[in-house]
Amino acid sequence: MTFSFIHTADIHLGRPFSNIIDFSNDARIKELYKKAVEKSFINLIEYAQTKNVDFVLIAGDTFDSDEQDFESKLILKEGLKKLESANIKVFLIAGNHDPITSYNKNTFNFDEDSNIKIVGLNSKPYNDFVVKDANNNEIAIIHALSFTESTFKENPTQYFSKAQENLFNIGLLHCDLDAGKESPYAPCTKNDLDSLNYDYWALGHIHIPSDKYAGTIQGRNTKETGAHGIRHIKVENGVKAKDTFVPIDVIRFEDVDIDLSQTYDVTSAVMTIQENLQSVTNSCCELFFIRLNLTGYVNYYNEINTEFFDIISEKIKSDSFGKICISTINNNTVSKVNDTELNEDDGIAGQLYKTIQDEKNIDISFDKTEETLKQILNACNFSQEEYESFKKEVKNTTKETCKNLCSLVYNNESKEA
Ligand SMILES: [Mn+2]
Repeated sequence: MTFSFIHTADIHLGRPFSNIIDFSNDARIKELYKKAVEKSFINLIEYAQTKNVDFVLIAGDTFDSDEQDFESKLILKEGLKKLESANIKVFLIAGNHDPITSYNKNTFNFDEDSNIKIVGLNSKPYNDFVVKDANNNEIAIIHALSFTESTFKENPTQYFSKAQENLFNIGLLHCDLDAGKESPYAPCTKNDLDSLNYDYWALGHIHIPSDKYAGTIQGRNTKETGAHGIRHIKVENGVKAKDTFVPIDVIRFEDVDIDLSQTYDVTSAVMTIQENLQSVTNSCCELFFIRLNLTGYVNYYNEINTEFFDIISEKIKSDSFGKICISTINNNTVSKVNDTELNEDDGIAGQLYKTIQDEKNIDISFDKTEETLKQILNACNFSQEEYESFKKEVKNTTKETCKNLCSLVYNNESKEA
């Protein structure tokens, strides 16, 4: 038996974006905000049709609210209808945001023999579904559980039936995995799931994609960074052969760290930033919100200012035809101090600098110098965190990194002075 299916969850139809920049003056972005969730959902439906998957699993929180708004209901209904016509089966469970009691039976009135199953709507909230292929051969069994209320305080795995031999067993569940028994959202552990011996668990609830979670299809705030999409699983001869993450999001939030150590002036910095963002944005997403974190040792530190930020933001925006918006720039670069200044410094930075000028002191192993370095750092009132990163750098020490450390110490000294 060879087949494929999609695992998706937490679509949260009706949930607005939060904690984002106000772009009410930009008609294009305003429109994208409005349409992004619907567009990503349409991407899902089109992907399922193009790849001609056998079934789609929707693991809860399809709606954001138990008071489903008209538009969201329409989006879901239209999508399900398309899958129904394409002969693609759908198994949808309810989560804490959309308990099954919030689904209107008239709106979602799929026939008993329809290939669309909204678990618990016309039957018990727990159900097993045997899936057959086009030749009427049994290929898989889906063990599915819907939330009936906005909380589910028991361990849900107690309701799941044993794995069936000779079928590909899938658990379809909205739950808070390994979050502790107190979680009101179907708390259970990886061990609970493993003990059922299923071939695949399609989970919902956590919005960031991970081992067992598909994540939401469209990040809705700056905490939901990175690519969002669906999982496409291929089963060959009864065994999971491929598990592919397919991004389908329309707007994406990214945190990007860029080390400017290899740049020598603001112009080369802008070019490095452009190059780095190129690789981040190579996707079909229509809009990126990027939080830039600039690091590294630079000798043009004083030129990294608001004006520089404005230039970068504008340049990136126009180069990308508005596809990239820089939402924040954090300047964590360190001012590189020149040799003359270090040499003339009679503080700790100067001492450190003079020490490393002697070739034989450069490749000293970390162990031998830890105490010395600790003393230096303590004298400069470095935090534990700064000390840890300092240690890491010294471990693979070269003359260049040592000199960078001198700059770090020097800057700290002058801050104190
Ligand atoms: Mn949830």
